Amino acid sequence: AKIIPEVSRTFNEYLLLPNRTRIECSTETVDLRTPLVRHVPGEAPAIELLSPFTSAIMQAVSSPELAIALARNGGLSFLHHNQPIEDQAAAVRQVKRFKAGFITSDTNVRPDDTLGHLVEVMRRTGHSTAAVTEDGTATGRLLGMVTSRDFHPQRHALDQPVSSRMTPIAELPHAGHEVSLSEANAQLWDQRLDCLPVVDEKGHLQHLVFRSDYTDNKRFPHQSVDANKRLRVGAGINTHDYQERIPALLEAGADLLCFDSSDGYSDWQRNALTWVKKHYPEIPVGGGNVVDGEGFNFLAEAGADFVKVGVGGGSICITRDQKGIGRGQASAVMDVAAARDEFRERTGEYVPICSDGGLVHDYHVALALAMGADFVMMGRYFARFDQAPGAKLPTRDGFVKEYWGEGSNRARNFQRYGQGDRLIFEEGVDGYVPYAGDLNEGLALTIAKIKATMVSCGSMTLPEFQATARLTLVSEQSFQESHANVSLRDTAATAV
Ligand code: MZP
Repeated sequence: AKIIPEVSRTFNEYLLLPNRTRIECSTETVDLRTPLVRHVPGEAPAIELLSPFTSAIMQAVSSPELAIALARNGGLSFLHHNQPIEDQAAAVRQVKRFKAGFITSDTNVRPDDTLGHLVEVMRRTGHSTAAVTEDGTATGRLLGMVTSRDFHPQRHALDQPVSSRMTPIAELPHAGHEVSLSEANAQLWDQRLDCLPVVDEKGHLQHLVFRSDYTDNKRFPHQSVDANKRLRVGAGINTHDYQERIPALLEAGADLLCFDSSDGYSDWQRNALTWVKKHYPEIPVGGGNVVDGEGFNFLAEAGADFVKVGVGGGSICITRDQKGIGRGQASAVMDVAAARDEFRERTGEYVPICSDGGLVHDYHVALALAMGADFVMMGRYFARFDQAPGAKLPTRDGFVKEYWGEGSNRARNFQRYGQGDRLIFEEGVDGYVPYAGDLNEGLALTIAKIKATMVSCGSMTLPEFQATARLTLVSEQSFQESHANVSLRDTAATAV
C-alpha cells in the first residue's frame, strides 16, 4: 500500500487569522454569491447561488417544503431520489409551482376547502404560520392563528374547517376587530405571520392574503430563481435507473441534477455522466463524492459540472467504522480545491466543488469556504428545521427532530452504496437532532456569522476569501482555550 504522508485533518483543527479589514468591508457589503456549475472563468456561470448552501440529498432533509424555503434564501435543495420516479417528479413540480414574489389572493383555494387544504397550501408555498379571519373578506375579523408545524396528518382530522385548529383569539392583540388590508398586513408583520387565509363563516377558505414583503421581495432579496420567476430546484439521481429517472425529472422542471453516491470514483458514475452529457448536454449535472484530486479529475473529465467532496464525515455516517474508508473533511476539501485550480489552469474551465457533510458548527462553513469549497451541502443542519420532513417529537427539555442516514436500514438506499442491489450492512444511523425552529431564522443567523467572519478576514467576496484567508492549525491546548472558561449563567448555543 502507498501511505499518504499528510495527516488526515478535520475542521476542528483549524482557525482563521484576522486580516486587515478595510472601511468599505462590512456585513452589509459582503457578497456570498458563488458559482454552482462549470464555466469559463470571467464568464457568468449558467447557475449561481446567492448564498452558498445546498441541502443534502436525503429523505430526512430535502423535501419540497425545505427546497422552497432554501431557494427563497438564495440556496438550493436537491430533492432525494430514494423514492419512485413519479414521486420525485411530483416533488419537483411542487417546488416549481411556487413563484417568487408571490402575489396575493391567487392560490386557487376553493370556498369548500378545509384545514387539510390550508395546510397543503401553506406547505406548498413554504409558509409555516397563518392567521384566520372570521368572514369571507380581507377586511374580516381576526379570529386566531394556525401553524402548519402543529399539524400532523395522522393525528389531526384535516377535513375539519380551519377554525377548529386555531390558537386562541387572545394571542392576537387586535383579534375580533375589523381590519383593513393594510392593517392585516401590519398584523402579519407584528405577529411574524406569513399569510392570512380569509375564511367564510363556516371556516372554509376563500383566499389568502400574503404579507406584502412576499410581493415585493423585500424579505427575500436573494431568492434562487431561473425562467418565469420560478424557484430553482435540483434533483438527486443514481447510477441504476438514471435513464428512466432523468427524463421524468426534466419534464417536471428540475433545473439541475446530481449523482448521489457514497463513492463517486467509479466507472459506474463516469459512464452515467457520459450518457447524461450525450443525451442532455444543456443540463448541468454534478458528481461525487470524492476525497482527493484523483477522484475530482476523474469526474471533471467525465463531464461533471460540479463535484461533491466528502466520505465518512457525515453526522449520521458510519462508513469509516464499517469499511475503514474516508478522509478528514478539511484535508479532502483542500486537496480537491487544489486539483480544481490545476484543472482550471489546464483546461480553461472552472468546475465548482462542494464540501458535503461533517459541518458541525457555523464556523465550519466559513472554514470550508476558506479552504476552497465553492458551496457546502448539509444534512444535519437542515434536518433540525420545521421545513424538514422528520417528525418533531417532544423531550423533557424541548423538542427533537428525526434524522436518519441514507445508509441506515430505515432509508434502505441501496442505490447510494456499492453493496449490490440491496443493503447488506448499514453505513448510516437513525437518530434525532435538536429542533431549531424556522429555517428562515436559523439560516439568517448562520449567514450573519459567516459574513462577520469574512469581515474579520477582510474579504467582501468568496473568491477573495478563498484567495486571502489565512488558516492556522490548533493544538489540543489552544482548542481548549477557544471555549468559555467560566461557569455559564446561560448556555451559548454554538452547535448548528
Ligand atoms: P451531515 O451534514 O449530516 O453531517 O452530512 C450529510 C451528508 O452525509 C449527506 O449529504 C451525504 O453525503 C452523507 N450521508 C447521507 N447518508 C449517509 C449515511 O447513511 C451519509 N451514511 O453519509
